[in-house]
Amino acid sequence: MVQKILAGDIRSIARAITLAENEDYQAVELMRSLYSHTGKAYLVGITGPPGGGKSTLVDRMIAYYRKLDLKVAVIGIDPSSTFTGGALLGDRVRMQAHATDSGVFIRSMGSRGHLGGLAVATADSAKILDAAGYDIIIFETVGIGQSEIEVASQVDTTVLVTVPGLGDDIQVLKAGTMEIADIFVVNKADRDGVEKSVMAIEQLLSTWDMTEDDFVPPILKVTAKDNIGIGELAQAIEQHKKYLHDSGKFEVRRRNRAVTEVHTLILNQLDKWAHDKMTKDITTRDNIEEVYLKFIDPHTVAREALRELELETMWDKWGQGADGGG
Ligand SMILES: Nc1nc2c(ncn2[C@@H]2O[C@H](COP(=O)(O)OP(=O)(O)OP(=O)(O)O)[C@@H](O)[C@H]2O)c(=O)[nH]1
Ligand SMILES: [Mg+2]
Repeated sequence: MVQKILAGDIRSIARAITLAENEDYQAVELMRSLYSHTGKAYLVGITGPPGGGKSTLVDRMIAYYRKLDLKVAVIGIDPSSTFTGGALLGDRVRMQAHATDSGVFIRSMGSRGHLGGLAVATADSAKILDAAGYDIIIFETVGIGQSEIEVASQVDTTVLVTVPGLGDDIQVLKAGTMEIADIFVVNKADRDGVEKSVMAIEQLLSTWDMTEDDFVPPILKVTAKDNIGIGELAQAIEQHKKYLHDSGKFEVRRRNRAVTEVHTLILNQLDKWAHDKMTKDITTRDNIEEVYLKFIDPHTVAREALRELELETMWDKWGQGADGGG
């Protein structure tokens, strides 16, 4: 399977992603074999409010990159959906034109059951696609919560897509969401109020605490529907990529990503363990009832459970301020 993935075999890639999504033990083995073959693909995040035209934009970007003979993969991420192993309808419809192009891979993912599960699944999928020779990997996420910030930490360039009408009311997108943007796109520029949106973003940028060395996010007017502004967007992504390389931030970002990934994997496993512990032991052994009745306190029950992982001694250490409380 590893050889087939490296050779770009679509069915093997799809199967591998399904394994990763399902947290199958075979995926761990696979990731181990593929890991040294990753690192060549460039990762782009496209995020923004629902219905902003992200999928339409991604569809046009695919066409643009295909003309340059680059292989493109898209992972549509909908954290509000638990739908697994398939495609969110909208993405399939918007990007249908590329369905038969073997240089294009499109896949959707919903949220996973455990802490960090979606981040693990998307990171693994990106690695599979990277090893398989895709040059550009695009993550499309709806900018409504924590998950697109998680996704932003996994990509090299984040494009934030807004639309006119949100402009004067830009706080709709929470401050935390705006700050992840390397490039701003005001899509649906065929509509009224584009300049107002651009000005609102400029205004917001002026409040950012930036130094001379920082990349100033460009604000691009795009009409994805009519294929206007796509080349400019691709150029802006290229400029940001160049900036990351020239400034040394590319390596910094990828190093940080390695840290985040390991951290997330640990949290993910611990969350699974905790869930297991709760359903198998704690809630069934009347412990919770005892906590509820105040016969025993929650800390004692948790500490007792952690004994299994020998974490309870670490807890004691943190308590003594050995590690700043974890
Ligand atoms: N007027 C106008 N409409 C557009 C433009 N780009 C996309 N749309 C329309 O906006 C609607 C939503 O487009 P999508 O591409 O599905 O938007 P999305 O952001 O991917 O939506 P979700 O994934 O559901 O959040 C569709 O009806 C598109 O045809 C544009 O440039 N101008
Ligand atoms: Mg979409």
